Amino acid sequence: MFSDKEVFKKEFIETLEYTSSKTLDEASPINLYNTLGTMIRSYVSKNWINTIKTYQQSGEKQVYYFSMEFLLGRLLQSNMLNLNILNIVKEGLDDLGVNIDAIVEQEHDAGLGNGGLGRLAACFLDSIASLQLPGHGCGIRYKYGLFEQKLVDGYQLELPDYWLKEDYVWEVRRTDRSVHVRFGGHVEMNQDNGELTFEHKNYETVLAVPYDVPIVGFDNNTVNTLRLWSAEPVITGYDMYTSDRENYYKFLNYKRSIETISEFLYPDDSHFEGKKLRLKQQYFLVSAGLQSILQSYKRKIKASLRDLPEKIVLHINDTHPALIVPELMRILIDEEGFSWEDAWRITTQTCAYTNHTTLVEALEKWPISLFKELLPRIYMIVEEINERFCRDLWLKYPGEYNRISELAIIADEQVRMAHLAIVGSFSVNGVAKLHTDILKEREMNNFYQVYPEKFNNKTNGITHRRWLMSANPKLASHITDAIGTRWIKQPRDLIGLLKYANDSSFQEKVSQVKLDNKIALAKYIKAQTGIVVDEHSIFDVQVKRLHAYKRQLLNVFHIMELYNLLRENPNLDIVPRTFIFGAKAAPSYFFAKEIIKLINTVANVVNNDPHIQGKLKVVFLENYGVSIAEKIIPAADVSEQISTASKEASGTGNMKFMMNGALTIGTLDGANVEICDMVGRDNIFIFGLTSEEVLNYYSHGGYVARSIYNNDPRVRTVLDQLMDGFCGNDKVEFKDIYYHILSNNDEYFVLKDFDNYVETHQKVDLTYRDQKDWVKKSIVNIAHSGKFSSDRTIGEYATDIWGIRPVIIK
Ligand code: 26W
Repeated sequence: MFSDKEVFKKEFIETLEYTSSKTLDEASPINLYNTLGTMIRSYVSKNWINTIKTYQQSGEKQVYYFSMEFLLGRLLQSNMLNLNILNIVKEGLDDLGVNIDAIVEQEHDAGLGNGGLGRLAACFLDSIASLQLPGHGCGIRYKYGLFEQKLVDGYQLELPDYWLKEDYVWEVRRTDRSVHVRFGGHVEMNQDNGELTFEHKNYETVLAVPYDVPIVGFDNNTVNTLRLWSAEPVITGYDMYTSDRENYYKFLNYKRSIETISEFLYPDDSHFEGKKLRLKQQYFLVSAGLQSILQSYKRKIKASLRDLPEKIVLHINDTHPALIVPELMRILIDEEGFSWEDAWRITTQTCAYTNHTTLVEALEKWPISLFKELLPRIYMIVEEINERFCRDLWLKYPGEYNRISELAIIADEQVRMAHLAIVGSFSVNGVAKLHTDILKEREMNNFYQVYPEKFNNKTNGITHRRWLMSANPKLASHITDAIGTRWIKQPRDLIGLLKYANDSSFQEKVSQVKLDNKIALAKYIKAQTGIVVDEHSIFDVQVKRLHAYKRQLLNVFHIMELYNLLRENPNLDIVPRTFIFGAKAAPSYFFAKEIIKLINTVANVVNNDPHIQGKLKVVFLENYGVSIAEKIIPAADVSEQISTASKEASGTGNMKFMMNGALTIGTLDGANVEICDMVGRDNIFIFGLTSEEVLNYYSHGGYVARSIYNNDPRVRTVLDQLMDGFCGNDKVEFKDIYYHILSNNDEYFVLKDFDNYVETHQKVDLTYRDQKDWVKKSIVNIAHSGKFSSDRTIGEYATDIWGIRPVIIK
């Protein structure tokens, strides 16, 4: 159908007429987007059907990736890229006088995730399909994605992200695959021929309706499925058209309360909040997803459920979908008649779990009372799992009450979801070497002693198709000119670029692309904020969620210090810098919001001070998300990855920047450690405490932030400026930051790492002056970035955890 551009053009015009009843002259950009989207969707449908059929016939094992978040961003361009039709479409549209980028920009980001964890899930889906692996996503179709961030007077304001305002061209509603999910009520136990049976009564039923999104593999015929569930009321007609007023209002309340379940994504990825609605979302996802998987298993696979572990894997993305463990037990025992022992064997051989954070405040622990009320049968099962687990522990560790209560799944009136996930899974993995070591040696050491064989590492990755080929096509094309096309399917081949690190002509091309990308970003910045930035300045970027441990504050303090130096000596010889930030704070995270205001306040002072001769600029780009990242990352010179060592499980932004030739300034945290191992100390700027030092301080004390304040005049000046209205702000505006550092002893070691950070930034400045050396380092980074393609990560999951193999789709 897209074999050549003439065919494409003809069909484009026809589809436009069909979908919008308009001619090309009359069509709005959104009409054009819908036209192209519809064409691509129907273009993949044959392969989609074919993929489903082939998997079924092959009988191969399949993975289901359960996640409360899939941060997909836009799909039009990446689908065209994966289908290898981007060029034909571009040329065809050019002929028609239509700019492809303008069409692509019409798509509203699917922002069904908060940050790292959700974007990782999206990169994984892309890699699973591109490696021809039988694997699907299972998530929630939130009506509202992550809030839209507006800045008003430097403060974050949250607006609802009503992303479904226009029809979503990629989804297909599958009413025929709807299932029922039950909440509340009570459980009656009966004896049936000497067997205990359980009957769930007086529950409330929710209709779960799936919407399927095709996940298109790269240059193969694979089209996997992301199934997103939407909550709807069960309508009998009787309730709705009843003449009884009271009944009618009851029905309206019921309808409204059901629809709330898939209404919005929880916008907090740092602090656990034991909200009932969130637990409802989690069970809704798990129950609907599992029922539909088992229904199709029974329909298509002739095997017994006894063989489930040979046929499917259920992957638990962080603890949010951990209820899949008791839900599978429930179905096997209550509905399929398995014994507890058999059901437990099946369940624990089918589930696998990934941990994404060691922050204690993010650990999910549900109050028993809430859990029991909402999920009475599931609670009984969790209780039984806990009892049997504790009994086993007692045999292993007789008399060790403390150890057993630390390991227990239920304790202190709470259900500990991480414990449930570990006990119920055959595999537990961390997301970077350091993170997994910390899990094994510290955070989960007690579990590691019980189940050493379950623990393994899978260092995160990112899809090089979106983050290099699609976001930075010029760089991708120069790479191909230099080393050929093999890197596209074997990203490790990027290592071939090492040969070109000193090649002047290649260096020039890489520098020119960077400059072009910076010019484009400068234009975007001007349009968004009105701020004019110098494209020859160093673009120094920190974009990620706002969190105290990620230390955006350290970055601001460094900017304030630089500014103070320039105020003292406007002729100070520094390479001009543009500091770029992008970050959303959780709406209830006041400290994080104060940091956003601080960044904007400092920006306002710095950007408007004529004395410093434009040597510094500070930009905060509003509403950071996937599509904005695609503009920013290719234009970055410096990538800020400065979390307090031991706190960032992996980071994935670090990989995206590296792949686009930015040099990292970072701590030895998360995957930075492995990036450093790959590129070598000459090609990365490492500073700060090591994780060991940080963890030692946490265990043994010995750090006094105030003594740094007392002894380092730079630090004192910066902190005092927070309180003296220096930034033209209200004097108490930043008091929480000031007290957090001085009275709460600087939990994240901002002051401790300050000196080394400033010093390391001076090295960045000096290095940048030698452009040849800089671009050489940049090329070395790109060359080593192949390791961080999610194709490598998914290859490892497939062989080491999932035990799945590629299935070729003809
Ligand atoms: C309170 C609810 C909550 C808690 C934690 C929601 C979401 C989370 C996530 C686990 C936080 C998260 O996104 N973690 C990030 O996962 C990335 C992918 O593995 C890592 O690269 C990041 O380092 C990690 O912070």
